[in-house]
Amino acid sequence: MSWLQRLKGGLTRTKDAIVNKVAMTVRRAVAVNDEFWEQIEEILILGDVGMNTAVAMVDEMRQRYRQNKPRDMEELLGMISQVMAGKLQPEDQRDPLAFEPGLNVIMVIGVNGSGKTTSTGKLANYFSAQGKKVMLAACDTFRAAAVEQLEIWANRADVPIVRHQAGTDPAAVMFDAVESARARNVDILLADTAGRLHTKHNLMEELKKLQRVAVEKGGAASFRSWLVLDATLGQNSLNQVKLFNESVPVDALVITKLDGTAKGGIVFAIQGEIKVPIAFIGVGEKLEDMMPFRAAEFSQALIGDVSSDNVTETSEEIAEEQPAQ
Ligand SMILES: Nc1nc2c(ncn2[C@@H]2O[C@H](COP(=O)(O)OP(=O)(O)O)[C@@H](O)[C@H]2O)c(=O)[nH]1
Ligand SMILES: [Mg+2]
Repeated sequence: MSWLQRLKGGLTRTKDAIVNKVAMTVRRAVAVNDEFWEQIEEILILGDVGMNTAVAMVDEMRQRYRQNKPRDMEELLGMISQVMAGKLQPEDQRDPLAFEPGLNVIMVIGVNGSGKTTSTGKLANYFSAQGKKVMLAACDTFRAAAVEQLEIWANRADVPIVRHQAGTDPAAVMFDAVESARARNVDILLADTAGRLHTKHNLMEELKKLQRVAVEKGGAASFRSWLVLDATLGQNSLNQVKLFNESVPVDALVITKLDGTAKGGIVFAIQGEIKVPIAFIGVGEKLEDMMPFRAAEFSQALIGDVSSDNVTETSEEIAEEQPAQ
């Protein structure tokens, strides 16, 4: 299966919750009035697109409707889809995958269970396949199982790993890893981190310390922190960007678990409200289930060509109800 097919499969529930519902509403509408636009807005909000982004999207749809005066509902649907697709484009055009010559450290951060360790492994595999020299650092020393879990991923991705005993200072792991990576001319060092310490304050201080060690003591050419967000949390995950930004600047996001959740509308909210680029998205637990986020491809998988008749289930349902159309 190609990545696009896997992405499409992974986004099925989100597509049902947002895109197919919008299509159904448009095709069933008898008039394009305030009530119609409220229905569209409600679908977007319920689909975890977020209040502000949903309102902005509907405003743009209404404006285009007034300007372009579509001839029929299919044309209107095409327009609405275009607005949705446009909202997936990042406002920030910085490429999170632009690396420096020398050692680039990516610290993978996020709350417990968001998918940090899994993503670190998948990212190692991705960059390695791109011809980069990759190394892992097991900076989640909080639990022994975390170090072992990362080691399994290192084996799967076939990249070296720097690890210490559980319970040791993660900053010491970072320091060793950066030294070892520089000695081996590693391009990308991916550091897995803990998601929970005794207090939130401890966690935030630890992340700051890891950054200091990598940059000031280790002399990494570039340092960035990528925040892993669990898509199944929907709107709730947005607060985490703010929270983690208070400790270290969040340079990019990794959105995990887009497969099997209807809350993928979160991606619209991120593009509309969070000024941090999405670097990667994950749609499964396997090594190859993670790819860079590309707006056009995501939009193709989620929205596709809804203005034609290939919104299978929806169009059938409508055809039955409105045979005369
Ligand atoms: N379905 C699915 N599960 C994922 C994805 N990414 C991570 N997981 C699962 O989420 C759980 C927590 O992942 P883990 O990497 O241990 O999270 P961490 O605590 O942040 O390190 C594991 O069961 C992973 O297999 C994804 O993209 N899709
Ligand atoms: Mg972990």
